Amino acid sequence: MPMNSRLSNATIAKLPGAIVIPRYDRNAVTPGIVHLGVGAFHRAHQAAYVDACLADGGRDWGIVGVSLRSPDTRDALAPQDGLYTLAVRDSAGEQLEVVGSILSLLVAPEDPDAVLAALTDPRIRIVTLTITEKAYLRAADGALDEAHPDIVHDLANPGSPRTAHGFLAEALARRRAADTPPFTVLCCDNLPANGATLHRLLVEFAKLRDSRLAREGDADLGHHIAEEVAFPSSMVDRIVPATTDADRARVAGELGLEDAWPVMTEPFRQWVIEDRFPAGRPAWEKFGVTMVEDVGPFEDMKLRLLNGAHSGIAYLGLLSGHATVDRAFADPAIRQFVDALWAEAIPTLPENAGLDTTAYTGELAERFSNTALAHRTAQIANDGSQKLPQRIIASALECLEAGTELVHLTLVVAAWIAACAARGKALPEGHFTDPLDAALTTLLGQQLPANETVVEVFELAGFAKDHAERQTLIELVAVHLVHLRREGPVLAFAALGIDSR
Ligand code: CS2
Repeated sequence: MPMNSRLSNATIAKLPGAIVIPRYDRNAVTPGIVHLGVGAFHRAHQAAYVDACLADGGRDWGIVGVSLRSPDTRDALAPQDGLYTLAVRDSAGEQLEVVGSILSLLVAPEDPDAVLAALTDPRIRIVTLTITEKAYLRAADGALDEAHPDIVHDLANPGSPRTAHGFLAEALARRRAADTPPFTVLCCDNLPANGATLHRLLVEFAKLRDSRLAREGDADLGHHIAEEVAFPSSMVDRIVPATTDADRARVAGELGLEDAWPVMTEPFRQWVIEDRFPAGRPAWEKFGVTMVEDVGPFEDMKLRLLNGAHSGIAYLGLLSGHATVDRAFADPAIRQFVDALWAEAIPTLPENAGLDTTAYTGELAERFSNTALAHRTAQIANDGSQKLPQRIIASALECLEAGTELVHLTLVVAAWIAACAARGKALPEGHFTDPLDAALTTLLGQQLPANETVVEVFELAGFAKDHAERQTLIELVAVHLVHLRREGPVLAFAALGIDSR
């Protein structure tokens, strides 16, 4: 692409007037946040909120975006000075907004030193993360997966890390040695108690590191991180379908300039954050962020109602031949199923926490019906082994403990297993992926009876590990899997009294 026809600081003034552009001097902005995992979700969510703060005059909160794996985002955005278009879409149309909050981009595997330099820059006071569930490297029991090759690598080579844990630990050690106050770590992934979870994992990592490193000053990094670094939890929400070539072409047509990687999203956005930022923070509350003491109830509501329903729609949608969320949700059987799933999950949410689940699910129904997003079921289907514990298994176990009805949540687990098994058959090979794919494919290839299959899958994924209700849960999932294997979702729905013919 010729540079003068591409979005950048030099060309932004040429954009048509209907397009929202940063109304601040980007050259005057200094970095205050390092973000690990600078993918589409971050660019539609945290970066957009920070953009609003910068426009309001908060000049010292620019973002340094880090990719922990692939150079793709940097390759797309660096020639554009970090600028990109956010396309906010619904049935009323599309609003294009150019976001300017990402000042520079780094690729960790290419240059870990540059990432450590950014993380130890005293101007950086917050590190945010969206690295996806699997990058927290938890073992089946939830503890840090000490045997993971990247953890082993990072413990042996603390100065050239690969994992988020390795980068955060080394940077916090260096800051401490240099008398630079620690940054606040703000986890933005869809995990329950996400800040506390990352805190626990990082302390585990730092203690292992301490026991291997005899270096002066390093020996009590675990204690430093446990006691002196803040890890507020947060609930993040915005639906962000993967960008397609058609999206790129349409956005370029509107801009009159190329943008190598615009991001698609919905009008809705929500961010609820625990207000513990000893090193300071942007004035987020001025731009629609809710600052609270305890994010737990909001997190559970979002994970169990939005993400739980999303996973159900994804697997049952794939098994029913629906490629996108809106099409699956327009299928009356799936719609009825989702309503019943919500009815089952809602009693597991805390009472008296001010949650309005009726308004929330009403809004979700509208968001899932957004036909302009074309949010692919296969996108949501990725990494089920990492997502189902907090989206489905946790509420299912609580239903069993409370003795309330449990028949719908369990179908989502069975549908995940059936959808995994359908790859290479009714669904294309590699249609979605999972970190457990190698083991799952071998297991599912054995064609064991449903009950044995579910036992083995639970073992592999660590679902409901050591829980008293584990066996009951397995049996309930197996009943659905029998139906799915025999006649697909039609029979599974019929057994729930849902007519899908
Ligand atoms: C989705 C989420 O892909 C998925 O697993 O459920 O990415 C979902 O779109 C976001 O959490 C919405 O905030």
